[in-house]
Amino acid sequence: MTRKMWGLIPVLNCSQLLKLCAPQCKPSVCPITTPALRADSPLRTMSDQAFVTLATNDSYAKGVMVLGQSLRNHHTTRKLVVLVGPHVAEPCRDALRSIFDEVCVVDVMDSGDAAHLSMMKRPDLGVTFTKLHCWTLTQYSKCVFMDADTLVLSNIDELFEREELSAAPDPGWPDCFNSGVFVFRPSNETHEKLLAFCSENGSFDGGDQGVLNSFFNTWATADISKHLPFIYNLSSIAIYSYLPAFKQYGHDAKVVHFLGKVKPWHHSYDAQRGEVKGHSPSPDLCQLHPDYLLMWWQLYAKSVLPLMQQAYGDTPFSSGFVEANEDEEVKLHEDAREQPAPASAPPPQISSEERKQRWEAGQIDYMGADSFANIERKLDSFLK
Ligand SMILES: *[C@@H]1O[C@H](CO)[C@@H](O)[C@H](O)[C@H]1NC(C)=O
Ligand SMILES: *[C@@H]1O[C@H](CO)[C@@H](O)[C@H](O)[C@H]1NC(C)=O
Ligand SMILES: *[C@@H]1O[C@H](CO)[C@@H](O)[C@H](O)[C@H]1NC(C)=O
Ligand SMILES: CC(=O)N[C@H]1CO[C@H](CO)[C@@H](O)[C@@H]1O
Ligand SMILES: [Mn+2]
Repeated sequence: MTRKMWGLIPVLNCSQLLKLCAPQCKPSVCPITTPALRADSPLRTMSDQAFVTLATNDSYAKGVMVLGQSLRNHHTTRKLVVLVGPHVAEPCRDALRSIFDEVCVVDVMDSGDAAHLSMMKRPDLGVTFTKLHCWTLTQYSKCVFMDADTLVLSNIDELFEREELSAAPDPGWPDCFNSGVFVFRPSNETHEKLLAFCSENGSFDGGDQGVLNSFFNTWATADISKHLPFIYNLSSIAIYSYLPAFKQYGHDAKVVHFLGKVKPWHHSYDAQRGEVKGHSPSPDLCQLHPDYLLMWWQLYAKSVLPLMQQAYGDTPFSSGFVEANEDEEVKLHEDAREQPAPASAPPPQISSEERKQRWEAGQIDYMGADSFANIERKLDSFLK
């Protein structure tokens, strides 16, 4: 993971960056252009297009609520649909219903159809089969799938101008797309083909990204308009989300994708002080950019928590808020973890090679050489 990050960070100048990509990938750095409407696709009414997301359990449901609310706050004109797994609690579903137009419960185990049969063959791919279910939303002509760990920073309805299967390059392997955000056309036929493909061939990475990249295997070469451009708002997020120190790139950033194991909802929040607290005992804490993490929690506190409180009533639930008395303890832990050894002396100048090694070891100098301001300068020079 950190190795992948390093793969991108030092190459944020044009020539080096392009070397990373296959030749076909090069045009993707061009600014997005609006494709001409085809004669056979009259401008559709907005109600037959939807943003679709997936909550497999109550923790991911929190992410989905924040995502849905962020889409609402930026005035999307499309429908909002969430697929929920059978384990999502009823009060959570209620809270989801107040944000989403449709809450579809997907229980692949109970379905008794092709999906169930596929799942019997590949029990390891359970969540993937649930995600693939989005292709059955045939009441919509086109959809944009977004992971529960994404957050929208501005209106992204223009994504509906793209065709299936459009997605941003994965920063770790630019000939693969990242399946956190993609444009697709619901179709029972495609769904069945995907299920058959998945149960026969499995997934090279154990998840949906592997399956989708194998199935839509011409993405890297066939049609450049299906590449959400590398430096386009969306995929710039892909860069930043691999960059622990990432921060909003000017006004261009549109979607934050909190990649990695530690998700925003794994942290906790001190509402009094407006501070995000560590939760995980691992140093993964540093993987999410503090500004966006704070933004996530602010949105959660303002718009999602009240819905949860209403839905749960007197039943206790995990809000993620820090109790006042836990406070000092958490703070102490953090201090011990985040300030190893002689952190007080000003850091000496280090060589680029040494910096690279530190980066790979997860020691990122957020305030110094690896600060966002420095990275932004590199991006700026790249964009000129
Ligand atoms: C919730 O679902 C996600 C994604 O499917 C999974 O990775 C995670 O382990 C689950 N969490 C719990 C607490 O079950
Ligand atoms: C797709 O399958 C679902 C469930 O089997 C069905 O309700 C729906 O009408 C089908 N859609 C189309 C366009 O055939
Ligand atoms: C499995 O993968 C191979 C090679 O990509 C492909 O030709 C075949 O159609 C796939 N199987 C199914 C059932 O789709
Ligand atoms: C590179 C690129 O496509 N940037 C776009 C990001 O979003 C802003 C706001 O919608 C556009 O004005 C930019 O053109
Ligand atoms: Mn994700």
